[in-house]
Amino acid sequence: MKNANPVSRQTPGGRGAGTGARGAARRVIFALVLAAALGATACGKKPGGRLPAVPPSPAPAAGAPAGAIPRYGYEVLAAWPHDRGAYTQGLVWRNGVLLESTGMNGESTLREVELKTGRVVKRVAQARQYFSEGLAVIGDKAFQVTWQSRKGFVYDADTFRLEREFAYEGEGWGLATDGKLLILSDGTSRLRWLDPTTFAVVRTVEVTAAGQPVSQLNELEWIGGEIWANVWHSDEVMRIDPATGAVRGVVDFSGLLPAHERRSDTDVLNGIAYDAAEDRLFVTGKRWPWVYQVRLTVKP
Ligand SMILES: [Ca+2]
Repeated sequence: MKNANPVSRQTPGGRGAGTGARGAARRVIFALVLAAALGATACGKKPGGRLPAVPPSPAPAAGAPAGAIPRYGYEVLAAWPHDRGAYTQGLVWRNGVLLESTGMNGESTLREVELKTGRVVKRVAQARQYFSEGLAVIGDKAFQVTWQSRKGFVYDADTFRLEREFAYEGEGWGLATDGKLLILSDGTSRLRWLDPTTFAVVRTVEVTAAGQPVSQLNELEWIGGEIWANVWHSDEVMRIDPATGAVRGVVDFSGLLPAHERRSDTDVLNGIAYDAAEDRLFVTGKRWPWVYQVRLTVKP
């Protein structure tokens, strides 16, 4: 799709409210309807009958075969401009803006991006020897890792002032947080939880689908108590149980960036961000012209 307009948010009180006694009665009825709608939210429905962007995973069956892992498609709700020069490696929603990490030596940055325009509001570049990768934010600190330099950076998420550097073993690919610890992918099937102060490895989990390791785990996002990971060189995003590493669902984003939007330097899907407050899911790719706001659909 081209430059789609953002989806207008329905305000439940927008219609039907009147004045006087009849209006008051309507308001009572409206309140009852609203309460019923809110009750439905607990069952996974949004007010107005709209499905949530991210439907919860069903409980996994023990020893379920690969074919039993639920698969999801997607529906595009909006497409927002994205810098085609950005080799996206990390994407985070924070306080009404996107924070983005871009890679490639000499092009590596941390940036703040205005969603509606794609305008880069703020940026800081990393030195040429660094190929930046995943990005996560805890509180007012932005954590950024690099591919093979075994070095990470901690920035003030508001000012982008570099506060400190840290070291870790192996490669750095994706980064996310459960709110307390950092979660790091490194291109294997392994995810490591790091203490955000000492950067010690707190725990390690192997990601498996029906018992088989899933490697090439790349950009990460913490969504509704799950870890989402896009698999490098694929259009698939794994929904991972953080306790066991088991894949509880697979989202198939194939076709998200149409062929006619691709150029010779357009690269793979990479970049997942979630606005938990508004239940908005954003997906983009390396040197893609759009950040897509999507909603999952359940595949039969
Ligand atoms: Ca992310």
